[in-house]
Amino acid sequence: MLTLQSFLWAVERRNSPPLSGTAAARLREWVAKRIKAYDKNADGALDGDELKAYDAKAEMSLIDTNGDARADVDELARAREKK
Ligand SMILES: [Ca+2]
Ligand SMILES: [Ca+2]
Repeated sequence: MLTLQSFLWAVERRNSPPLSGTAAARLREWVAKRIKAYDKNADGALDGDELKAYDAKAEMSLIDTNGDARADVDELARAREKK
């Protein structure tokens, strides 16, 4: 059954496809390690203050593609890939 939640999840996934391939996997691993170093509340993502510590020049509005006000591994890896 398609619940509203799974529908929204699917839409979100389509708008921001997960990274794939070996280079992307390595990038994700690297980003995940960095997140751990800055993730003070250990929720697996960086909020505003944590993001500033991670990268002072990072803009949450540009990185946070799903709009939950946190930068997760996928979002940070994608932002890094664009550079
Ligand atoms: Ca956090
Ligand atoms: Ca987010």
